[in-house]
Amino acid sequence: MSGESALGWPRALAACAGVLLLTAACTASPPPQQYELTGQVLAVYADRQELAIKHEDIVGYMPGMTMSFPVATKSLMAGRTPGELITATLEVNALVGNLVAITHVGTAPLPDNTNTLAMVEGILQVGDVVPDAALVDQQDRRRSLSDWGGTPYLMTFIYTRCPLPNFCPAMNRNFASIQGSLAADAGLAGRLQLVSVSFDPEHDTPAVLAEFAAAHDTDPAVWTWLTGDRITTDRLAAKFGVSVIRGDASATEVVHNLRTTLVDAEGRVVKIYSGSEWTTDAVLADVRALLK
Ligand SMILES: [Cu+2]
Repeated sequence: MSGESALGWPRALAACAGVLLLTAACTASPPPQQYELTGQVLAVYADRQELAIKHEDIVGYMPGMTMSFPVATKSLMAGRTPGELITATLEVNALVGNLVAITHVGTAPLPDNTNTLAMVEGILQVGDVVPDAALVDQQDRRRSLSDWGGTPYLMTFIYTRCPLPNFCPAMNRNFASIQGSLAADAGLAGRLQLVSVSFDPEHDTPAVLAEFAAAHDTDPAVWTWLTGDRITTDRLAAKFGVSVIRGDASATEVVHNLRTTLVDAEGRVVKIYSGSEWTTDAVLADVRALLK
């Protein structure tokens, strides 16, 4: 369970799931409980076998909200699409919930607070050329992704208000660490750029990003923070496989996954690091191989 922030209190559930799974494996657990769920699929995370679902109240378990649910089997993932209306059975063992049955009941337009429909048009794969996009940096300068032509770059998507330490803040820590490693290595210095794009442009203005960049010891010669109009950042995030679902209740909470992408000097995708489990050492090894 990684790279995902759920809305409201199940965030704690999401954050604790790894620990709880371990506990469940070591001690006798109470028999699983089953609940019926009705909702709309907003995003499909095939690699993690999870679905982001905006669901109605789950009687006896939780109020209606949007969150990501693990799916018990690969076959239940087959044919799942954003916009699909479903009923499902949620089986809860200790605090770990799993969807063990899913029934398609229809489709409906997606709410306009998500970019997941754009993801249906296709996500960049290794070898694909990154499309250009017009953005603005933390110094309020117009920037195009093509500005990075000729230099490899590592790009990730974040929002500054992310409340979960192991999600966006982990990306920021990793980028700061890579910035330090680049500076300390004569073979790497000046040969990789870092780019963090906000998918919360309403809040993350250039001024907000400038303050945030300073708080992360950003060297502007190496690390650029980008924002833009929401249509542009939503489409770009979707192209890079990042689904963005804004909360109804609270503007500060965004359900999203994490994808960090290494792009070569010709603008082609070299490698995609999903979630927050990747290490800066692994990325630096890939960068060294790329620069050879
Ligand atoms: Cu986040």
